[in-house]
Amino acid sequence: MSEKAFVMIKPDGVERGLIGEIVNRFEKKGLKLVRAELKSVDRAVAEAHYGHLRHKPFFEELVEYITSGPVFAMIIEGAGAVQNSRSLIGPTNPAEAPPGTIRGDFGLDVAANVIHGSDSVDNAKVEIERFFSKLDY
Ligand code: RTP
Repeated sequence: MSEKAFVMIKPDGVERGLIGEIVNRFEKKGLKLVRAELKSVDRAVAEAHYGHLRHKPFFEELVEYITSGPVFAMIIEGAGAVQNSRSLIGPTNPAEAPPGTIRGDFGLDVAANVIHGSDSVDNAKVEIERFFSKLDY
């Protein structure tokens, strides 16, 4: 069944010029890019996005990182878009991510791990609404 996923290339991925390479992987997989925007994340959006991690010792560092430069926010659509996006992205820690995944191929750091993908259809909806205004999709 066709569904929507929220995927975001984080500031390190944008800074390193990986947007084209990453979008290419989603398109080759057969997923469709239906909306994309290079944008800054303000502190309020960052704190909401990472609200589930607010008690972690690295929370402040995480908010600083995600607000440190533009991100490339995307709505990806297709069959099983959420699970398929996460398979393309790979595990959170790039050191444990297999080669062939985006984090496995392009990351080294558990914090600055290049990309985010929503972990459920429900969270994708919340994240899309957080990052894109209703008129935009
Ligand atoms: P994401 O939401 O970005 O796709 O990441 P995830 O589900 O794979 O992982 P989650 O546990 O939700 O962590 C969110 C982001 O926090 C940063 N992180 N830093 N310093 C650390 O030990 C640490 N652990 C996690 C990463 O940027 C991770 O993607």
